[in-house]
Amino acid sequence: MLELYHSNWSICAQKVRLVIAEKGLDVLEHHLDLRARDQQQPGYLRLNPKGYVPTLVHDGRPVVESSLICEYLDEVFPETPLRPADPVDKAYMRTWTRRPDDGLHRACATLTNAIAFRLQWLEQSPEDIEKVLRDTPDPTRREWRREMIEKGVESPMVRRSVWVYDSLLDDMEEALAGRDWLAGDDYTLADVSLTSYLNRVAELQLHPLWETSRPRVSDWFARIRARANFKTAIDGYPYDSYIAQMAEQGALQWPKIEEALAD
Ligand SMILES: N[C@@H](CCC(=O)N[C@@H](CS)C(=O)NCC(=O)O)C(=O)O
Repeated sequence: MLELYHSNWSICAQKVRLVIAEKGLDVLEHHLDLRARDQQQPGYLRLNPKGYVPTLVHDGRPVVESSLICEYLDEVFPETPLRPADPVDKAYMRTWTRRPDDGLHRACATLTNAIAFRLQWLEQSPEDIEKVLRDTPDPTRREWRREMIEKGVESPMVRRSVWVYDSLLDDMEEALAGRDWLAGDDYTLADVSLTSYLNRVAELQLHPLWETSRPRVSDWFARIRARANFKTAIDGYPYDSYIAQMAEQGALQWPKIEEALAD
């Protein structure tokens, strides 16, 4: 039996759901409320010691880290393959699938929190915020969260995150010359891996990042959004109030992003 611990709006969970939908797998779902800190409950930490979603449990054995979960699912359920057969092509594909762990995930979380989600934190009392920070065991994560709450778009991390996206989009534009998908002629885990990262910044109304100057990325994203697995795995798990907040705040903060781009 396959079980997935996840949340609708988690970009890492979206990535795994895209694979599940593409392969048509049956999964027992457990929804975590990340704002209620379900991910820090002792029972969940036994499955995922870092307290993140998603976690896949296959016949009782947990698999963590979304990139690894995606590869695991493709290996165990090889019908509708999502990796090229050729080892060199597979290595090329992994240059994309490792991108989130090489800084893209942090950049995405920074933009999301600095622009929009910090407002959810600021609705809490200073005492409650301090408690959440105290209860964040990883010091890097704790300091990052404090910076997002206190500085928002004024944080220098925002500038660096815009740079991470800008260089990713340059690389994608180049890779997509003469082909539809990032790692060759077929849709692979490379495309899966980047889908939710572009979708999140589109939710933040930052799509001019590619729409004004990167036609191949624009076409790729249109193809991605038209796929059945996108409709099932992303549109099928709504988070309307967060989307409204991201759209409103993103439009408001766009001048800051443009300023960072001009650097
Ligand atoms: N490297 C991990 C990152 C997972 C991650 O950061 N998950 C976020 C949601 S996208 C989360 O669980 N956040 C909860 C928290 O920060 O407490 C993966 O790819 O699975």
